[in-house]
Amino acid sequence: AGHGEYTSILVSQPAPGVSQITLNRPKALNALNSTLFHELNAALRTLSTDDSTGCVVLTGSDKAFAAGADIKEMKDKQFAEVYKGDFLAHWTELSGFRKPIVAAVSGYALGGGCELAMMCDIILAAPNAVFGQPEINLGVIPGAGGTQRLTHALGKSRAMEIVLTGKNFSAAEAAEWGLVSRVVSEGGVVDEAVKVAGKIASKGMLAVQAAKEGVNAAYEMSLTNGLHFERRLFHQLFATNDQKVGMNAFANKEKAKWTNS
Ligand code: CO8
Repeated sequence: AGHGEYTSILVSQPAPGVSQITLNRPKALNALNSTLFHELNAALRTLSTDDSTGCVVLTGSDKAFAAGADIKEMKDKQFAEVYKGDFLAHWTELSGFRKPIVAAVSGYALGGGCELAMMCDIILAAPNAVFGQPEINLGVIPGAGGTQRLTHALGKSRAMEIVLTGKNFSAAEAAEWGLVSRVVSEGGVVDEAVKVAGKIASKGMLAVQAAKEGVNAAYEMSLTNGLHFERRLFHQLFATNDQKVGMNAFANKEKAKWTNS
């Protein structure tokens, strides 16, 4: 659906309701340059209004999810230029995408690559996944969530150690620390992500979007405000047809046929 002109990503539909975006700059280990990010944003904008997409899988290659922002593209930039142009601010567009995104991470997810995975809603890791925020080795710091989302996920001491030393961490550590849902056996991470995404896409889209909003609110609000927000979302779903469909189907021992209305 109009995705054919991309040079740095691939877009496919591996299962009903599921769209897959594959980062595709293999020679640069999927380093995130401006072309790639503009294409990623454009693809997501198209998918956001595509009723046949209920959930998105984001992945890279076996060797690299993404080895970070493109260092060669960034190395000669000056302060005035990055400040005036709000350099890389468009990276955050993905975090405002309202359908769920499942990241399937194999190989390197470093710097901006780790941050990109953390902007997704669910992360599944291959056994060879390597996470890290090596920016300190480049004379800078993480700029797209590495000091924030990583700290939320790992706690202060672990996040500090990773951000200050620039050392990588493994798939097993990421799972133990709660950054990823789980480690999927070798070769299976994309298939598993498509399966999870397919399951999500089989639910009513309105409830799915409300659930995503609710969980994300836990990162922005106090507990009292978050619980209030959750209850209002819950109440609102009684204005949808799918609430009637889902509850009547249960009462009648039938499978719900969602109308997304
Ligand atoms: N940028 C540009 N090119 C890259 C990058 C990158 N981040 N990573 C790898 N490449 C290129 C290499 O230059 C090489 O190209 P060439 O063949 O032309 O020399 C090719 O990819 C293959 O890489 P290697 O030969 O290095 O492969 P290895 O298997 O030996 O090593 C590593 C793999 C360990 C991943 C290594 O490539 C590496 O250390 N890469 C850099 C990792 C890094 O520092 N990432 C952080 C970048 S900074 C960042 O992401 C900041 C985000 C800020 C966001 C701000 C938002 C506001």
